[in-house]
Amino acid sequence: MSEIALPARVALVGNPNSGKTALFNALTGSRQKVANYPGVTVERKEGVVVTPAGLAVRLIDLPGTYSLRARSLDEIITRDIVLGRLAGEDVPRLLVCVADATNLRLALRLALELKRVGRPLILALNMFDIARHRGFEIDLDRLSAELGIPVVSSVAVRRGGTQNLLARIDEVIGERGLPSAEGTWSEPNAAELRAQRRADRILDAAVRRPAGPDSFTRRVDRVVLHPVLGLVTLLAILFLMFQAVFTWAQAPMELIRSGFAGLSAWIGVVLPQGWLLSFLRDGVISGLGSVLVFLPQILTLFFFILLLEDFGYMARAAFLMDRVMGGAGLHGRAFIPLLSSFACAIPGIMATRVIASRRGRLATILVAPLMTCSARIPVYTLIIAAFVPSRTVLGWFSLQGLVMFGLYAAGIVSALGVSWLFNRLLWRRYRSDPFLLELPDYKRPVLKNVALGLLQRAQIFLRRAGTTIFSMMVVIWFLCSVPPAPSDAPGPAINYSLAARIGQTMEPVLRPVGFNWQIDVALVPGMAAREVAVAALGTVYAIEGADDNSDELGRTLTAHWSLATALALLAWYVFAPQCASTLGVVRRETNSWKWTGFLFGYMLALAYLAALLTYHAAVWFGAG
Ligand SMILES: Nc1nc2c(ncn2[C@@H]2O[C@H](COP(=O)(O)OP(=O)(O)OP(=O)(O)O)[C@@H](O)[C@H]2O)c(=O)[nH]1
Ligand SMILES: [Mg+2]
Repeated sequence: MSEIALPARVALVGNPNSGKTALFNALTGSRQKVANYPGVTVERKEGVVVTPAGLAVRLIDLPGTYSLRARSLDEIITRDIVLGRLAGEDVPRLLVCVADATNLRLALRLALELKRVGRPLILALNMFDIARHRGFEIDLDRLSAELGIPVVSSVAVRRGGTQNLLARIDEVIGERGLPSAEGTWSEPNAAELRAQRRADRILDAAVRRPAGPDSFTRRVDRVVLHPVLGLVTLLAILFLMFQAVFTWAQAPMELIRSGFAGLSAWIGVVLPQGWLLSFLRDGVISGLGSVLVFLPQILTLFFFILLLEDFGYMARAAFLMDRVMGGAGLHGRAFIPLLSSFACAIPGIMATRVIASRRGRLATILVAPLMTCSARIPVYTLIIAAFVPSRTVLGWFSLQGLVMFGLYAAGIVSALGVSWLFNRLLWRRYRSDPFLLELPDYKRPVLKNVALGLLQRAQIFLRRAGTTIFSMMVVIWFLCSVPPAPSDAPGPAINYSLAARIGQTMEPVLRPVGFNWQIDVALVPGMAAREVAVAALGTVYAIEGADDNSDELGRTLTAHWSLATALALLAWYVFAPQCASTLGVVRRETNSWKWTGFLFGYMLALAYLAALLTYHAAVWFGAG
C-alpha cells in the first residue's frame, strides 16, 4: 500500500523537438537543456508539479521518439518508461503526447500507437503560438473526437501557456482514478498498422494547413543550405565566434585580472611573510585567478552556440557536414554529439545515444574527446595571448583569433581523420544507415533560454573552480613547498620541492617535445581537469619567482619558454587524453575497459607525436 503515498507519474512523450523539455521546464520550474534541433534530451528527467486542483504529480521528461519500436538507446529509454518495464519504477499513470502543432503527421501516428498502450492519454498540441501565427486552423474538438482522447493546445515558452494542459491533467486523473497495471505493447500487426495510417485521414479532417512551408525558413535556407554559400556561411559564423572570443572578452578579463592582482597585493600587506601568505597568495589566488580570468571568454563562446541552437541553425550545420562526416565514416547523427563536445566531451559522449548502430556510436565516442572542449580554452588563450602578437592581419582579422580558430579546426580535422582511419582498420565493411534529420523551422531565440544557459555555464565553471581546481591547487602548492630548501641554497627554493622531483623524473620523456619540468608537473594534476594545468603553472611560477612577482602569468611564461615550447604545448593539448571524468564516461557508455584504454592510448600517442613534430618544426624555423 506504500504506493498511495507516492504522487502519480505522468510522462511527456513525443516526437523529437516538439517542445517536451520546454514544457517540462515550464511546469516544474527546472532548467533542463532546450534547443531547436532533434535529440537534445537523451536521458529521462523527473520533476514535481502541483496541479490547480492541488494534486502533486511527478512529471517525467523523455527523449524524443517517433515510435515505440525503439532502435537507438535514447528511444529504448522512452519505450521502457512508457511501458513501465523498468524494474523498481512506477508505471506512468498518464501519458501526455506532446506534438508540434505545425508538424502533426508523425505526431498523430505516435498518438495512435500510444493509445494502444492502454493508459490515459492526453494529446498536447504544443507550439500553438507558431501554428496560429502561420495560419494553421486546427479543430481541437474534431481532433479529439477522431482520436478518442482529450486534446489541448499549449505554448511552453509563454507564461500561462500550460494552463489548458494542467486543467486537463486534473480532469483525467480525477475522473478515471489511477490505474496501475503495467502497460501493454507489442509490435503492431498488419491491421493495427493500417489503423495507425488513419493518422493522415484524421489530419485532413481536423486541420487546415497554410498553403506553403514557413516562408522565412525557406528564404534563410536558400542561403544556408546552398552547397557553396552554405559552407561560406558556416565558416563565417565560426570565424566571427572566435574573433569575438578574443575581442569582446578583453575588458571583463582585464577587470578580473586586476581584481585578483589587487587581492594578492592586499594580502601581501596584511599578512606576515610565511607559509600562510604563500598558501593564500601563491596557491589560492594565483592558481584560481589564472583560471577564473577565462570565464568571459567561455561565456562569449557559449553565447553564440546557445543563440544558434535556439534559432535552429545547428540542424542545418549537421546537414551541411553530412557529406564530409560520411566520408570519414561518421554517421550524420554524430554531428550533434560532436558539437556538444565543444562544451565538454561528457555530454557529447552521452548524446551519442541517439546513434542506433553500435559501431557508429563507438566511432563517435572515440573521436568526441578530440573536439575542443571549453576546459581547453584557458590553456589555449593563455599561451596564445602570451606568444602570439596581438595584431590584425589582412585588414581586420585578429591574429590571435586566427590561431584559436586554427586550433579548433585542428581538433575537428583530426577527429575526421582518426574516424576515417578507424573505419578502415577496425571495421572495414561498415556502412552506416541513411541519415534522416528533420530540419526544424527557425524560431526566434528565446533570450531567457540563452541567459539561463549562460548562467548554467558560469555555474558549472565556478563550481569546478571551487571544487576540483581548488583542491588540486592545494595539492600543488603543497608539493611545491615541501620539503623547504636548505637555508644556504642557491637558486629558487622550489627546486628542492617534491614537485620539482616529480617534474624532473618526467623530464627525460618529455624533453624531446620541448617541455620543461614545470610543464611536466602541471600536466599531472591536469588529469583532474584541463584548466588545472594553467592554475598549476600559475602556482609553480609564482612560488619559483617570489621576487620577479609579475602578476600576469602570460608575461612570466614568455620569459621562461621559447616559442617552440609554447607551440608544442598547444599541439599537445589538441590531442592529450586529459581529464579522468571523460575516461570514466567512456567506460560507462561503452561498457568496456578495452575501448577506454584504447582511447587513452591513441590520444596520448597522437599528443606526443604532434608536440614532437611541432617542437622540432618550430626549432627548425628558428623559434627555439
Ligand atoms: N514558440 C514556441 N517555441 C517553443 C515552444 N515549445 C518549445 N519551443 C522551442 O522549440 C525548441 C525545441 O524545444 P525542446 O523542449 O528542446 O524540444 P524536445 O521535445 O525536448 O526535443 P528533444 O529533447 O530533442 O526530443 C526550442 O527551441 C524551444 O525553445 C512553444 O510552445 N512555442
Ligand atoms: Mg528534450
